[in-house]
This record gives sequence, C-alpha cells and structure tokens, in this order.
Amino acid sequence: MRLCSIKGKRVRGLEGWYNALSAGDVVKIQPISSSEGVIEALIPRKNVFGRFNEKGSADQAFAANVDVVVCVASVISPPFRPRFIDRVSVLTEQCGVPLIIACNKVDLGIIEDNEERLGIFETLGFRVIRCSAKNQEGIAELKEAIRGKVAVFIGQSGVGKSSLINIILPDVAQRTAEVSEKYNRGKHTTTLAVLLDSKEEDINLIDTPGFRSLAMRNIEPDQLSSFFPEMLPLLGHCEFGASCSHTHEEGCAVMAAVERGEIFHDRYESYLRIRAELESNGHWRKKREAPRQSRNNKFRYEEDEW
Ligand SMILES: Nc1nc2c(ncn2[C@@H]2O[C@H](COP(=O)(O)OP(=O)(O)OP(=O)(O)O)[C@@H](O)[C@H]2O)c(=O)[nH]1
Ligand SMILES: [Mg+2]
Ligand SMILES: [Zn+2]
Repeated sequence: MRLCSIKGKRVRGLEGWYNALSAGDVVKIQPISSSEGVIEALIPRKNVFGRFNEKGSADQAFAANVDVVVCVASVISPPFRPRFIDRVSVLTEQCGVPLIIACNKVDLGIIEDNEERLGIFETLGFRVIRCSAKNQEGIAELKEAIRGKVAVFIGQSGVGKSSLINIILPDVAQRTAEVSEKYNRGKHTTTLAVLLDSKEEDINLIDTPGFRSLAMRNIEPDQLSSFFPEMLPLLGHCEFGASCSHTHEEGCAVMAAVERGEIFHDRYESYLRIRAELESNGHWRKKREAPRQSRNNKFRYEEDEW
C-alpha cells in the first residue's frame, strides 16, 4: 500500500467533477518511496456511478469501475423509502450497471405493503435480497451475489451499509452508529467512500456515506421513460408517438397501462416526480455552468452533503 498525492489540483480528465478522484478509480502512479507516490494519470473509467451535487453544482462520482450497485434499504428505522430506490434504479439503468436491492433489518419484520413493493422490484428484474446484519439472514446470498465483482453499497444514512459490510468482511471493520431516536434517521457515520477488499473472499466493495437526497439533473425528460423497465416495451405505442410525455396525453399507452394496473401506480408517481424535477431543474438544455471546486479537493464528503 502506498499513500499517494495528486499532482496539481486535478487529475487530468477529471476537470469539472465535484471530486478529484473516486473510490474504485484505477490510476497510474509514480513511486516516490516504498510507501509514497504521486498520481500521474487516471486509467479511463469503465463506468461511473454518481449523482449531481447540488451544493457544488457539479457531477459527483460515488464510485468508479463498478460491476454492481447494492442499494441498501431498511424495513424500518429509518423507514423504508421505495421512491428513493426508484431514483437509484433510474441512475443504475442510465449507467447500465445491475442493481441489487438489499432490504436490511428484516429481523424487525416487514409489513405487507413493503413486501408488495419489493415484489414489484423483483418483477421488474431487480434482484432483491432480504437480509439482516443483526441475525445474519440473507448474508450468504448477498455475499454470493457480489463475489468476484466490485460492488458499491449506497443508501440512506442508518440503513446498515457499514454493518452489512462488517459482516461480509469482518477483518476491515467499519464504524457504525445508532439511528437517532428523535429524527428516526441515521447520523452520517461513514464520511468517506472507501474500497475494501478481501483477496481470500474475492470480494471488493465500496462503503459510502449515506445521503438524504438524490437530485436528478443529467437526464433529458424525454429519455426518462426508457430508464423505467416497465415502460420500455410501450414506448412508441402512444398516440403522440415519441413526443408523448406520458403525463397527460390522450391515447398514452403508459397511462393506460397504469390504469389497467400493469404499471404499478407508485412507480408511475416516481416517474412523474422525477420528470417534473428534470423539467424545472434539469441540465439537459442549459450548457453546464462552470462547476465550483470542492474546498479541500479530496474525496471526502461533508455530513449531509449527499
Ligand atoms: N435491528 C437491526 N439493526 C441494524 C441492522 N443493521 C444495522 N443495524 C443498526 O442500524 C444502525 C446504523 O447502522 P450503520 O451500519 O451505521 O448504517 P450506515 O448505513 O452505514 O449509515 P451511514 O454510515 O450513516 O450512512 C446501527 O445502530 C446498527 O446496529 C439489522 O440488520 N438489524
Ligand atoms: Mg456507514
Ligand atoms: Zn405516453
């Protein structure tokens, strides 16, 4: 292991990004000593999973070169937020990376509504693993699903990302903390995205800080429906063809499918909300403003920032 610094302010090729480098990046280094080096260049990324950082007004990478995104949710405390998972699913569809939904804390029980919603995700082709870091249910399944891959664990603060990782890779323990009783949400215990690996297990995973919001900016509103697998086969079948926004038009095949119950109404509601957000704030039309550089130029995220 070598501690490396960046030459200059940015690694070439990453100008305009909120963070200079991201967990999972592969770089070329110039060794200085047996324990130190300088990062010279970024090996082109296979893919990058991230979001738009509103404060910094720039794209922020959560992880690069990932094979699978594991969205951790909890059944309760903090509450199950399927619309958050919908947003994550749009981003994974956009960057073409498979999504696993790890529904954690099942030792606390799953209510029927949440079971129904998880079933919807499964019928859409997303893998759902019901698990518990507390009683170890589903851990073997989760481990098998990520073996041999680079997996990034994302999700709201307090859902148990670090706790799951501690069970999967007990030798590289991560800090965890109680969910606040008052606000029923996590305390942003993890503040740095880190790649952890175990050669014996052939598991590489990236723990990330929890985030509260997932702003959507870099999708053209008319492209959004193509990131909803349930809408994909219907596209082009609306009366207004490709120009249909699927929000109000007569003869809309998507809306008809919602009415027939073939598209789950709550997923359609997510579509409407994300679409409205993209129409009012999206960067799809505007030329992107010059992004502000993060203050410390490191891949450290401040509490509550993402
Ligand atoms: N009952 C129960 N509690 C759990 C389980 N997994 C984690 N917890 C608890 O949930 C709390 C938050 O867990 P963390 O692992 O710190 O959550 P995190 O997702 O890493 O949170 P951030 O780092 O803030 O993003 C801790 O008190 C854990 O003990 C579980 O399967 N069941
Ligand atoms: Mg954590
Ligand atoms: Zn339509």
